[in-house]
Amino acid sequence: MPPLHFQTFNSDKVFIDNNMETTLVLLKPSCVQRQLIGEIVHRFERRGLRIAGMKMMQLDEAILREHYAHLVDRPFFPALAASMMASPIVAMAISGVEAVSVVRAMTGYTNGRVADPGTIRGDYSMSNQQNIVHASDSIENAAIELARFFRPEEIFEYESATLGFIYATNER
Ligand code: IDP
Ligand code: MG
Repeated sequence: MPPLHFQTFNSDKVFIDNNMETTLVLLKPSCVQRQLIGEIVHRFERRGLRIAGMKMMQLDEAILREHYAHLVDRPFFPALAASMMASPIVAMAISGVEAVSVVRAMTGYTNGRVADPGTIRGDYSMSNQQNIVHASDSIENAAIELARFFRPEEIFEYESATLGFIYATNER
C-alpha cells in the first residue's frame, strides 16, 4: 500500500457525513519551547480543519511507553521519552473530512531534515527527534490515541460556521 499521504482521496462521495474524521495531534516540547504553538495551530485552522479539543498536559513515562509502544525497544527510546517530558505538550483533537490523512500529510516525514518544505516538519524542524508534532497515522490509531489523551467530554462536536465554504455539500 502506498504511504497514506499518496493515496487518492475519494472525491465522488454522494452521502454527507460519512468521512468526517478526528485525529490526534501533539504539539511536542520542541514546539512549545520554541514558542511555535500559535503558528502550528494557525496552520490547521487555515487549512479548514476544526479544533475539536485542545489542552496542555505534562506527559510521564507510563503514557509514553503506551503511545510509543512500537519504539520502546529501540536504543533511542530513553532520549525520545526524555524529550517528550522536557516540558508540557499541547494535545489537540482535530476534525475534518479525511482529517487523519490530511493532517499526516501536513506533518511531513519523521526526520525534519528530509521532510518536504511546506510541511510542518519541513518548515520548522532540523531533527529526527525534535520534530515539533505528533499526528496519528491511521483511522484506527487515531481512535486509540484520542482515547489515550482525551476524556470523551473534552472532545466537542460543535458545527463550524464556515463548513459550507470549506467543503462542497457532497464532500462532507
Ligand atoms: P512519526 O512521528 O513520523 O509517526 P515514528 O516512527 O512513529 O514517526 O516515531 C515516533 C517519534 O519517535 C518520531 O516523531 C520521533 O520524535 C522519534 N523518532 C523516530 N525515529 C527516531 C530515531 O531514529 N531517532 C530519534 N528519534 C526518533
Ligand atoms: Mg508514528
